[in-house]
Amino acid sequence: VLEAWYMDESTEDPRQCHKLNPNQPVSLQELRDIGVCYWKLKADIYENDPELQKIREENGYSYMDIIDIHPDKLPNYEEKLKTFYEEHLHLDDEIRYILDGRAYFDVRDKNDRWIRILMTKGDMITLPAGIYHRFTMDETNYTKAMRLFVGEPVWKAYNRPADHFDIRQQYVDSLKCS
Ligand code: KMT
Ligand code: NI
Repeated sequence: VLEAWYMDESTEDPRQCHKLNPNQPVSLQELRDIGVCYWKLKADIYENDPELQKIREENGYSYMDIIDIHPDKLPNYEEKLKTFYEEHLHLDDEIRYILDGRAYFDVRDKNDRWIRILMTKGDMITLPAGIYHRFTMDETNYTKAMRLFVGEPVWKAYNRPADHFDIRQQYVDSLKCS
């Protein structure tokens, strides 16, 4: 099962785990409350996995590609990681499935505190449109991830502040009744 926790305030190397002392874990239910969905899948059979097919069909995730994030494999590695780690939102859901390696997704909770989600092989999550978040590698510096999307992908990220977007206001409103 997925591991998540509240982050410390340190601005040192984002690849470290940044747990509080003592650790303050975050449950799947707490993640659900802020609109983050989670599945555990069998990454070894991703090319022919009926469970993955079912999720894609039910949610309309028609598009998919696979991104290898590693200093030797991704052009402009350092530069790209820097932009991934800038706090941002998208106008659509961000859907990621970790096929190999590890990485962190950080999301803001209702009180604007950072929650860090450790994603390892077989973990799939969706971050809702309008949530502020960021992405980083961990100290192993390797992730292979499937990116899914409803229809033609739009990767455009809007760095914070991006509160003027309707989707941001809809997201904030959706938090009020949960
Ligand atoms: C994003 O928008 O945060 C990303 O695409 C993160 C990298 S994909 C594994
Ligand atoms: Ni993003």
